Amino acid sequence: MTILIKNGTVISATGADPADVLIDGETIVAVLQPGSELAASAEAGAARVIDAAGLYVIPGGIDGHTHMELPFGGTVASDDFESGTRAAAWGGTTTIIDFAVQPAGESVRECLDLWMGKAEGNCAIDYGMHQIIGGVDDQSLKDMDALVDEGITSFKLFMAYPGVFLSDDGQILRAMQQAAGNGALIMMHAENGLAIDVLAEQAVERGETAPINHGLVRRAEFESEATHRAIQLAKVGAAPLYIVHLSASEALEQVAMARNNGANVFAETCPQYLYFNVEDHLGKPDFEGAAYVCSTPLRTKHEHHQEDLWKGLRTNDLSLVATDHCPFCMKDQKELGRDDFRAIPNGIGGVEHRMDMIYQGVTTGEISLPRWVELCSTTPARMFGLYPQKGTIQPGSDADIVLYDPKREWTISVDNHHMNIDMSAYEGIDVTGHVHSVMSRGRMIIENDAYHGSPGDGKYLRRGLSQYLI
Ligand code: DUC
Ligand code: ZN
Ligand code: ZN
Repeated sequence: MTILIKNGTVISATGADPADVLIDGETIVAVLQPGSELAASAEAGAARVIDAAGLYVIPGGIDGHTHMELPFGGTVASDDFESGTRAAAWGGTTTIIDFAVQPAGESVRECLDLWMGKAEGNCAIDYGMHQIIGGVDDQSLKDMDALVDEGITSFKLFMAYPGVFLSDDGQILRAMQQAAGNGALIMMHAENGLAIDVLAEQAVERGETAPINHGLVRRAEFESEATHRAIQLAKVGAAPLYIVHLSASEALEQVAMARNNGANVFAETCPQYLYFNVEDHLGKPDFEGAAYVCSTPLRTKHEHHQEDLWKGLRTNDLSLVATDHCPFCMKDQKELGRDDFRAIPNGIGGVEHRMDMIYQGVTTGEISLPRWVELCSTTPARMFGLYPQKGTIQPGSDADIVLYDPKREWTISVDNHHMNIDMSAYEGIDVTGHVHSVMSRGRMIIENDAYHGSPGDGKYLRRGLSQYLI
């Protein structure tokens, strides 16, 4: 069955042009000049014609950093693969890449199987996996090679969370050397976790237990020091490096410097770092700040982190935007840390809001329309080995297409979101622009403000190597 999307403006990473898009089954088969003979004959033969007048036609969003069902601090992230991927679809994201978790001492293979089992048959949209390596040793290094062959081509390491996920510098170097050999991308949580724990303990001893202290002890210096160290280790290990959830100007400076020196170093930031800060959000009274506890943390507003992050998104020192979606309810989850911020599970739910929040940067003049698509879809596809199957509207690509209404105004609220969280960190934010409809491999799964898909529609994606490797 063919579908023609006509009268829309197709936005790509390189431009915005009126074009008609022809889809056959799960695949885009043609991008046609409106009014051309080819467009007219495509329309005559189409089983369905969708009028996208006034709408942007964009490749479905790719969120390269989510944590569905992540066990953390004695609880589990509140979105499972079913609810989380459905919420992603509502927000115009048609692919997620989640993280399988290997705690130290456990088998990478068994942990991956467990994660694949959680996702399989439950996802509303297509999904891939990264692998977290919490225990770098001879066996897990060998396992990395096997996983690359199976389409898991990126591995996250932690310089934070001592005793849980932290890898020491020797382990990091060994994993980087392995990645240099098998072509994988090393993703780094770059914060000096040992130093953070010292300040955190001292803060609690002084009675400073409120959520705001989470941000104050996880100092920007600790992020920039770890980012610098990771970059140096990657240079020695001769491996590409991808810094996840970058939030501090000082860390961005390290990335920019490395890139200026020709290093194959990349970084992502997340919407929360572009819109929230320590004083107004993490510092909210009556424990409300707990909603904003995530790591890396939000940064102070009196410095210029957010300005610098937007600049980084323009200059490409920040390559893309992911969410680090890791939702916890206030009740029974965030509340675990009411008397001690260290016990607040780290994470913010935002998988549904990334496309809209980054589109706000278009409306305020921070980024261009094509850059929006590049940051949210095309670069993630290239970075994580999914391009051109995903991330672009061109013949041969999967028909993952979002029709976006750039004019619709609305307000984000817990009452209208679809994530499984009992509050919204984004509550009350006025937004211009709204997802109108969402097609996943040729099937309309969001249309007329209703969800038409079902769990299991989403397929596992075996990813290739990052296309940014040199
Ligand atoms: N940061 C978070 O905020 N949550 C999960 C893990 C992480 O690194
Ligand atoms: Zn992390
Ligand atoms: Zn994460």
